[in-house]
Amino acid sequence: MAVAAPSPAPEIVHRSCPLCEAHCGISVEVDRGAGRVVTVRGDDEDPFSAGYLCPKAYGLKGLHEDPDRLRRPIRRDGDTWREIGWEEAFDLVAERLRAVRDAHGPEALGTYVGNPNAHDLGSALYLPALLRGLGTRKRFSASSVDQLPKMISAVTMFGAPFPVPVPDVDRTDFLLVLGANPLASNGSLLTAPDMPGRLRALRERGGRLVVVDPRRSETAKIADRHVFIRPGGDAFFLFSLVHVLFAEELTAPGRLEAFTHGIEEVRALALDFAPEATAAATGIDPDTVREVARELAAAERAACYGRIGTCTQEFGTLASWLVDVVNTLTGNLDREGGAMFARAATSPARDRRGGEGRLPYGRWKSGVRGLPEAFGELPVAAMSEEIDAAGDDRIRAMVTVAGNPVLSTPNGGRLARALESLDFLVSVDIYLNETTRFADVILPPISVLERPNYDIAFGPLSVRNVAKFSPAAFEPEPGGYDQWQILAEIAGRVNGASAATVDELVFSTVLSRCVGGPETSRPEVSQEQARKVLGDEPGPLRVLDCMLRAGPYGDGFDDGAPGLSLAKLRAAEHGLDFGALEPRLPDMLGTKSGMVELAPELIVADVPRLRGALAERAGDDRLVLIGRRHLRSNNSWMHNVHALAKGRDRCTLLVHPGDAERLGLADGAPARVRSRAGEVTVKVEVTPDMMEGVVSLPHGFGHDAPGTRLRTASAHAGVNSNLLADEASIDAVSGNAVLSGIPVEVSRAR
Ligand SMILES: Nc1nc2c(c(=O)[nH]1)N[C@H]1C(S)=C(S)[C@@H](COP(=O)(O)OP(=O)(O)OC[C@H]3O[C@@H](n4cnc5c(=O)[nH]c(N)nc54)[C@H](O)[C@@H]3O)O[C@H]1N2
Ligand SMILES: Nc1nc2c(c(=O)[nH]1)N[C@H]1C(S)=C(S)[C@@H](COP(=O)(O)OP(=O)(O)OC[C@H]3O[C@@H](n4cnc5c(=O)[nH]c(N)nc54)[C@H](O)[C@@H]3O)O[C@H]1N2
Ligand code: SF4
Ligand SMILES: [Mo]
Repeated sequence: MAVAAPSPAPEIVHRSCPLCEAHCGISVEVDRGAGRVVTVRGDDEDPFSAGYLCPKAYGLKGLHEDPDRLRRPIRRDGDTWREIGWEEAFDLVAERLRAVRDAHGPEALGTYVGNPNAHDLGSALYLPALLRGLGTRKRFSASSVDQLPKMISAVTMFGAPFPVPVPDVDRTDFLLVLGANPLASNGSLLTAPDMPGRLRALRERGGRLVVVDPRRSETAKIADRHVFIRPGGDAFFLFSLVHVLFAEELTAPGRLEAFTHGIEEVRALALDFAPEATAAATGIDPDTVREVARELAAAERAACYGRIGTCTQEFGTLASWLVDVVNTLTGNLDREGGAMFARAATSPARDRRGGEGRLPYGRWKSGVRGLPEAFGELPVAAMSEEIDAAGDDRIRAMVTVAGNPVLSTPNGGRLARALESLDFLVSVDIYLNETTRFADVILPPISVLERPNYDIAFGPLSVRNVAKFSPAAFEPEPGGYDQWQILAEIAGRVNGASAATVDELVFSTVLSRCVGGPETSRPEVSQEQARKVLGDEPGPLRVLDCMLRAGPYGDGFDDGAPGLSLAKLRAAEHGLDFGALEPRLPDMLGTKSGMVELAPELIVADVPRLRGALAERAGDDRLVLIGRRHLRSNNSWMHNVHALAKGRDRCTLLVHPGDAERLGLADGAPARVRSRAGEVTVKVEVTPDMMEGVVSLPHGFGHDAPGTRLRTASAHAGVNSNLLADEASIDAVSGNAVLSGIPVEVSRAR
């Protein structure tokens, strides 16, 4: 018998890139012996991305191999850090969190969870258990600097925060984009790998692309029409579109009318927003509004799509709602080539029309400003004040998980001081960065390439129904902990229980939603039967298997039946395609009435505020700041990867030539930018791509803070644009932070 010689050939693992919502299929060539990534290529056989990838995917090599990436828990000792064992780390964390809770109650604990959690199955499934285990209502996340307004519009209109309608880019004839730049971001609340290719295809088949943006963005540059808009003007503009649709009798809701409430109410609300009335607030001339409305109505199949620019503004909820009002009134909601709802492989198998009608909103309030909770969270714009408040119910200890709020949330300067004042901070994170430097303990999970994954958050946001499993590319480092294990350990130990107990809780909660009861996906299957089929391996994969088998494409827990299980998905190395989106209304409506609520009370109540702002905005010609994204950058945290960070300085202030002249700013020279919240000095880039009166600075930079361990990032530090964003400025309905349209003063710096 011969012993197999170790194969010198590198191996190729097919998985999805976890860095953005597109989750492109990648082929990772690994040298397991050396623990190194040889290269990362696009997976040509991926049914969804078909080989496409962007430069960030290659950055996974740098991320995996980054010597600054933490591999073991570290504990603060004054100004220095030392590695400690996992047992010691977990015990310390549990003891300190318990001490604060025992002395001051659970509301003295706070949590912040960041964006990478949405890209990790283990986090998605085990974070709820950790939050429940801590027992605090002082929960914050990146949602309220992101898509929270869209979640509120979706839950009030359709009865659930997800899925939200996604533009059917592959079949539409007319795409109206507001506040999104998919050529840089690769799509958001719109999972569609290769947006450049998809938009090219749209135009090649004779479709039209219209982009509304205060900057001539990369996407605006390839559009048929680009409309400059004054930041924060989208709700006015969209209301004017609605006004024109009614005034010119262009509304055609078609089949939607039979299950839509509130069309007449919307007609009445739009009366005050004629294009002439909003022109001064938006900077858009009335003829343009009318032309866009007519083109939208005339297109056979059209979709209106709004993203981060429409959410992170003063009227974010109204703008997010109006996007789907436009889709509904033109009959494009839930229609091929319009704005459609995905059917994720992990979603319930059966639609049930109608719901309880109780909104997950306003059930409690923040302590200082009294801001309403939404979906169990408070607006992150209120996080510093909940820490630095004088009162007895202030936050004294915090847990952050995969978040960098010092760079990502408004008034990062105040937040940094607040975090420093905490009695205890534990961060589950892979870097010692601008936020985690204030921690007492940092708990780093194993590398993304060492863990299996399934992109559970993006099925409901996808332009095709697909399912892809990502196997681990490497064995975990010996003694390493996966993300879910860390969360389960903390959740357990804080309550004197084991991680195994937490795991069973997570599993049984999902199981009880999937099988057994009359309200479940598979009432005919008992929990005992399902348990037998699923086995007893702890962890997220068993939970995933349960969801897949119970889901709309599932095998119903019968290995012999056709249909999906985790094993079958794993066997399909490149993923499975369940086809283009199909109409789902009215069956999936979860509103109490079982109807589309076109004029939901919560949102309509905010219209007077918008009306009131018309006059105020008309006379407002202050210089305002917006953000932007770059293809090679990813929020605040891929800047330590040399392959991505190298090259020209990307953290520059874009200024229109007219503004530059007026303010005495020169291209390449430094400028001082000041807002109510703070001040930065940054290099100017003069460009006609900006709307006059608007300047742009990307977020996620400012890596020169002392006490971090980010050698590459600190060499390309840039400045933190969220020193300028104002925590006092929020969208009134959602509490979402205003990050677009921050009033600033800009002057020449030495
Ligand atoms: N001004 C302005 N601010 C913005 C935005 C804007 O457009 N303008 N955009 C907002 C948006 S959309 C978002 S989503 C937020 C993002 O806000 P955050 O989620 O707070 O920030 P990220 O930059 O995504 O930071 C991710 C953190 O997770 C860590 N991390 C990375 N991978 C892992 C992992 O596998 N496990 C763990 N445990 N940690 C990991 C990183 O080290 C980093 O600390 O920023 C928001 N802030
Ligand atoms: N390369 C890269 N990709 C990413 C990320 C990244 O950091 N880098 N982050 C990921 C994350 S977390 C998210 S949430 C998505 C976001 O994805 P997108 O929503 O596509 O985000 P951006 O690329 O920032 O594009 C926002 C656009 O809105 C414009 N804008 C700003 N203010 C306004 C306004 O008031 N009205 C209108 N109409 N437009 C406005 C900006 O000029 C900009 O062009 O991207 C994801 N993908
Ligand atoms: S677009 Fe780039 S970052 Fe996003 S999933 Fe694809 S390869 Fe990764
Ligand atoms: Mo985001």
